[in-house]
Amino acid sequence: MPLLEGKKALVLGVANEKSIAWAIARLFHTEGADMMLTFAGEAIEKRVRPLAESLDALVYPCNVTSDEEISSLMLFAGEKWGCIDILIHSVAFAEKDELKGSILSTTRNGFATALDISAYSLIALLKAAHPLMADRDASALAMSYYGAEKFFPNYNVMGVAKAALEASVRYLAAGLGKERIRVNAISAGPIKTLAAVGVNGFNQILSTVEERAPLHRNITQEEIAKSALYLCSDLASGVTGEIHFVDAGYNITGI
Ligand code: NAD
Ligand code: IMJ
Repeated sequence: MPLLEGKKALVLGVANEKSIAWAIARLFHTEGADMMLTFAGEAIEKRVRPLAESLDALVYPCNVTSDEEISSLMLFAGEKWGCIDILIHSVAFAEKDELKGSILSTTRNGFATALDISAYSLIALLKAAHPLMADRDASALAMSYYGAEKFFPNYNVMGVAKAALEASVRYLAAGLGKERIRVNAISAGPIKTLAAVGVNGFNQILSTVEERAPLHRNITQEEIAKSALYLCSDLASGVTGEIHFVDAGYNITGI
C-alpha cells in the first residue's frame, strides 16, 4: 500500500537532480502523492521544469523573501488542490563571503539575509499555508544541520540560522498542534549538493564522517527521503516538534 495516496505535497528547494528536495519529491510521488514544486529565479526554473514534468508535478515561482510570492503560491495551491497535506522546506541561503573565515566578520545584512531565507521563511510559509493544512493531519518538514548545535568551521551564520530554524520548528509544532498540523525537521549529514559547492574543507567533513560515524559512511539524499516519508506519513502521526538526525549516527559520537 502506498503511504501517501492522493496526498497533496508542496516542495520548496529543488534546484537540480542532486537536491535533497528532489529525492524527497521523487519518493513522495512514487508513494502516490500529487506534487507541486517551486523555484526562485529563471536559472533554477530551467532545471526544475523538466524534473517536475517527470513527476507530473505542478510548478510555481516562490522566492521565500517575498510575502507576496508566498501568498500567491498558497492561492495557487488553494485553486488547484483546495488543501495541502505536506509542506517540505528545503531552502537555505547565506552570502558566500559569510561562509568563510570567522563569525566575527558576519555583517548585519548577511545575518538578516541568512536568517530571513533559512529560518523566517518556514514561519512565513506556514503562516500562509496553515488554513489549507488545518484539520487534515497535515505535516511540515524542514532540513537542518548539526551546525545548529555545534561549531563547524565556515558554517558561521548558517549555524545561527539553523538554530533559529530548529527553535521555530518547536514553536510552530506547539502553535499548530491544535490544527492537527505536525512540524518536524531532519538534521542531515553532509552531502555534496549545490549547497556544498565552493565550501572550503567540505571533503574533509565528508571523510571525518566516514572515519568517525557509527556507520562509517556518508548518507544519501535517498536516505533522507525515506526518513522524510516516515515523518510526513501516518507512520509518524504521534511525532511533532522533533529534530530527527539522518547522519549515520555521527551526532552521538564523543571523540
Ligand atoms: P540545494 O542547493 O539543492 O537546495 C537549496 C535550495 O534553496 C535551492 O533549491 C535554492 O533554489 C533554494 N533557495 C535559496 N534561496 C531561496 C529563496 N530566496 N527562495 C526560495 N528558494 C531558495 O542544496 P541541498 O543540500 O539540497 O539543501 C537543501 C536543504 O538541506 C537546506 O536547508 C540545507 O541547509 C539543508 N542541508 C543540507 C546539507 C548538505 O550537506 N547538503 C546537510 C544538512 C542540511
Ligand atoms: C556550508 C557552508 C560551510 C560549511 C558547511 C556547509 N558544512 C556543510 C554545509 C560543513 C555540511 C552544507 N549545509 C549544511 C548548508 O546548510 C549549506 C547552506 C548554504 C550553502 C551555500 C553555498 C553557496 C552560497 N550560499 C550558500 N548558502 C547556504 O553562495
